[in-house]
Amino acid sequence: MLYEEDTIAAVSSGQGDSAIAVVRISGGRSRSILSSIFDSTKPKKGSGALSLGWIIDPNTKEKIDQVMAVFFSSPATFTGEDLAEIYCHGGRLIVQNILRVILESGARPAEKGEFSKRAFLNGKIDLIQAEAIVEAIRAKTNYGLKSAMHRLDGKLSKEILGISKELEDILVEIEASTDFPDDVETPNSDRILATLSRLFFDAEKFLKNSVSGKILNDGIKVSIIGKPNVGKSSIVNAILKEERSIVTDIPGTTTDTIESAVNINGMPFLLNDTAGMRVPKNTIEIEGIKRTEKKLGDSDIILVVFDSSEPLSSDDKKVLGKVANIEKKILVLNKSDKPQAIGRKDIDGNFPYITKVSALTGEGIKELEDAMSSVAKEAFNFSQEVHMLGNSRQYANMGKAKDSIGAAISGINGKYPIDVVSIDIKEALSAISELSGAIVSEKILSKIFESFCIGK
Ligand SMILES: Nc1nc2c(ncn2[C@@H]2O[C@H](COP(=O)(O)OP(=O)(O)OP(=O)(O)O)[C@@H](O)[C@H]2O)c(=O)[nH]1
Ligand SMILES: [Mg+2]
Repeated sequence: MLYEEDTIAAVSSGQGDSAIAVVRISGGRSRSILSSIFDSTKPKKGSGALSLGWIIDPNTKEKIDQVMAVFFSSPATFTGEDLAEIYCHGGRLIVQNILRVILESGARPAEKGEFSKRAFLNGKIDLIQAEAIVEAIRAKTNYGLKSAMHRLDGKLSKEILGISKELEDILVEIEASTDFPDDVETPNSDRILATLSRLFFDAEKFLKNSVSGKILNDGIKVSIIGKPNVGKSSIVNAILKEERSIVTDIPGTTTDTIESAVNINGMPFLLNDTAGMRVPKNTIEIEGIKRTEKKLGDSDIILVVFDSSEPLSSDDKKVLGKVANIEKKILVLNKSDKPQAIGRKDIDGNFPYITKVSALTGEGIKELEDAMSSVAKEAFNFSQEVHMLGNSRQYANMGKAKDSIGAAISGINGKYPIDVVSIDIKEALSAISELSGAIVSEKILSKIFESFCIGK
């Protein structure tokens, strides 16, 4: 235990007034601090037993709040140390006063993420799980939350441990044979090669699946394009269920790209309403259309919108030309409430999804949203089973491991001496160890836990 001397305390619940707040104390003096400020007529004995009582200021003997309090004995606690929790009323002054008497009784204020850091340092959770706590709290979509819960549950850690164990086994075999060449057989390079190839494939799979991890944070970029007045802004507003973009019957209403984040079927999307594409009538439109074309290249999915109450125009055909080579696109025939002039068969182009909608009445918007999530699922492997990496740090370490395993494979294929190959394997192992936090520098640790909040 690294912090035996220090006992820390912080408010672990959110800021602002609330019905209940939680104040947490961790460290060797937790028990004595709690008993010096907590007065219970019927104290419950034993680790984890909740008691009702009052927090009393030891100096003034004044009652601060009526609370429930619990003491957990180390090591079976979140931090691995003695831990106390006080469930008080969530008023700002109450919480401040309770924290004050705890600090006056000998605790110091916890640093950001210090409870989780202690849990990590005491071997209660690994780095992946510590980061998953933050990722779960910050998750904005159900997919993001599920993915964080997989990591908190230790599923990713288990797989990472499996990889590092196999790398270690190979290293032990190589080192034994180089240290004791007379007694130990030379390692079977075919078998090592087979193992490394499998690990390389695993690492690659993690990296591929984790594209979704990045998408979960940034959102799937969807651009809505079409000629002016077909109802692009109206469709965006219908999906957002708010009047985000200005809608008028004047063609060329939207002159800039407008971004809005929205959650559809548990997945995060970033919608880009764009300026209608046509031969520009002024400098504002020239710039607007330039921006639309730029978005076209930078989007994950394109909604190509037409006004189905009018015959196809030359501007519509130009739009079709622009998206001819784009694969992930959805054809949207808008204004289905009006008499129809065109249908699906009038539009050329390889559209995997076609939807008929009316932004005015809302008809077909749900189908459009389902089509968007279907395309996203196919494109980004939003699978529930894969254990995705959670952040760019984990991603970078897995990338390093993959590269080093690849270098070791080339080394074996190129008939390099096995002790030279082992350098690459060691590097792969150190990248994997850093990923889980099995071996990690104090500098990296501080950086990670600084991104947490106080009280976590
Ligand atoms: N009847 C009917 N009218 C619609 C529908 N969707 C949009 N409109 C009307 O079409 C006109 C243009 O709508 P916008 O949403 O501004 O079209 P836009 O494609 O964003 O146009 P620009 O920003 O100029 O490129 C407005 O008068 C809307 O009320 C629809 O589904 N049915
Ligand atoms: Mg518009």
